[in-house]
Amino acid sequence: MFCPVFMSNKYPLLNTIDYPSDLRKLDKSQLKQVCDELRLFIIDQLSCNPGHLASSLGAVELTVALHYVFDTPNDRIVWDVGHQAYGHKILTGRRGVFNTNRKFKGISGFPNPKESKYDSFISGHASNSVSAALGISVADEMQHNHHNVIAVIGDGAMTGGLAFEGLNNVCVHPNNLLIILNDNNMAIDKPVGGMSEYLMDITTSKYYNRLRFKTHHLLKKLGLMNDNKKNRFVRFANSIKNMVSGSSNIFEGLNIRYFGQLDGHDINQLVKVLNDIKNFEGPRVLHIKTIKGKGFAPAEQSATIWHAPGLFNPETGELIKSKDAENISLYQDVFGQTLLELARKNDKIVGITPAMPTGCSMNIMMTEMPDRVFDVGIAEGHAVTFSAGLAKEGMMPFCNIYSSFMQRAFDNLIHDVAIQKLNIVLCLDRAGLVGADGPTHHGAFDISYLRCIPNLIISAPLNEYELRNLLYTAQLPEKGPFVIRYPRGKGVGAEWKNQEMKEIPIGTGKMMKDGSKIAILSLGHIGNVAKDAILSFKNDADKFAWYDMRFVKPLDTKLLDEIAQKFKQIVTIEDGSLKGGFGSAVLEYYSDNSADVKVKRIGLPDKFIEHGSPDDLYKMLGMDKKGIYNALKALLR
Ligand SMILES: Cc1ncc(C[n+]2csc(CCOP(=O)(O)OP(=O)(O)O)c2C)c(N)n1
Repeated sequence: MFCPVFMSNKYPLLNTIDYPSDLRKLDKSQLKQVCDELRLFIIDQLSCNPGHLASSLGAVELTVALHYVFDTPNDRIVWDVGHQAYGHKILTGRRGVFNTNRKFKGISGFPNPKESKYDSFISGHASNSVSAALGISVADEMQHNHHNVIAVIGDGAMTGGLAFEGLNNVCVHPNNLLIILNDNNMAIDKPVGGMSEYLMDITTSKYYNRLRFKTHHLLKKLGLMNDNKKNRFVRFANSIKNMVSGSSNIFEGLNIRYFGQLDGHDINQLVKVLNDIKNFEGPRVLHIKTIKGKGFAPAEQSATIWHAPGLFNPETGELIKSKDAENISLYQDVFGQTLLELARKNDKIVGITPAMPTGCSMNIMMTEMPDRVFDVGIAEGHAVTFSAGLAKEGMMPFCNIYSSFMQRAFDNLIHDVAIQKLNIVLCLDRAGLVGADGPTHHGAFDISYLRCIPNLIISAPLNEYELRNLLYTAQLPEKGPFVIRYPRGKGVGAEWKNQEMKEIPIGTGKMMKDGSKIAILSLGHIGNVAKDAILSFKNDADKFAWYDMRFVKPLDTKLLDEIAQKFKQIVTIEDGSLKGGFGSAVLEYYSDNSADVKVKRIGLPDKFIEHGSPDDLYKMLGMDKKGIYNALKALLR
């Protein structure tokens, strides 16, 4: 692979900046060049080592301005989601290792305080920055340190409930929080909802903004904006501004001073305004307008594709598709296509996605049936409760949420769905290890945290066809809440397109292969790896029986009884946490029924798994073909 970055010295000024202290030595007039080189560096690097491109390109000027104006790491920056923080990583001691970004044993693709003191807080899941930065700022004030604390949050993440909760709380405690709203009018897909329309409105109303600015300056002159810690003055000033402009500002309504909007690519203006408002006390919002993918034409034009584009040619913008297993479908596409087919036949079916229509392929149904798919914004809890409301009135919602993001909606599922036993199909994409996104994104815990909830059916397909059949089964009448978890990436090449859909009886597993000594019970896609491990035994392969259990709840207890009759040694395999997972469920059943069997469990250990390719990670954990083979071999002995 041609990696331009290793061959040329295109970044003379950037190469002199190892840390923000180096940046701060530069003259303001040099900052534009820093931005240009930083942007080029990100494009070059990501062309041969994929990552989150468009968001980081859009945040280049903001990143340079923040590290130039503020005394980082003493002043703290909290990046929301963190996928826009590549520039931050490069300017804070990680330029030399940036080519290891997201790779196994390399630096993380998201800010992580374990990696650098410049990373103030963990990032990965959206909308936590306001709350986290508020906590940091309040702690800082309580300890009389008086540092600046800055939350950088996108317009997409600002739609998340957690961000609203944080905003609501911001004016209550003494703090010095600066919230930078990095508004590119994009999430991964187009942003949705009232907040995003509102931001468009305040953005486009120049008259309104000019008037507010003028009023603000007047109030400052009159001394009414000086004592910033005294909320009543801010509130008073805000109401005057609202009166004068004839329109209210949502942030000012919450008693947070609002500045904006500003061209987020004008480095000089950014530096000036940040310097201006840096020493104001009390909470402030600075609203900047940026372009997602700024400086790389293909990314500016198609920000969704270039959110995380994979390999590409930096000169032409051509995406380089992997030729590996081209004919094999992604699980998400099996979901998307099958959902559309089901929806064509059943007009009660609706799709719900919290801001991931492209990521989960619900955009397939969205294109044909825009009125029956609801993108609800980055709002997993709301997505589940909204689905519950739909189900209560007789609709058949398919709510698709990535496994790790589903963690946000735990109570919604218990309180709003499970207790009422509503007919909802909850599709958990990206279950198991997701790879380069790492611990914030691995779908490691869903089996454990769902298994304890009464009324749930929890299933995992072995392959594409089984996913199709589970989707079909789940929408049949009166099944109650039905979870289907499946991994990121490709299936195994099982025929599924245009295949007739068949009902799978709830709570039934299936013997895939008989054997004489050891029974292997797998849940979901990882069963294919178990099968390969068995087949590598060649002559001894007939010693292993293999069962695709399909459901972790309800368990196929009839099948478990039969297995216990025949085998003394049982092995469970799952791509989820061992603590409370599928293997635990099997153990509990055998223990409760005094079965005389030994159970060895293979699954994810009780720790956060780092980032890296799924192959590297499963190998590290002994869950690849060879690892499973070795575990089985030890048992055979
Ligand atoms: C809780 C949660 N849900 C969904 C996601 C997936 N996700 C990652 S980035 C993103 C869009 C963020 O949009 P915005 O905050 O506007 O940032 P931008 O990419 O536009 O810079 C989404 C939905 C996530 N990271 N966390």
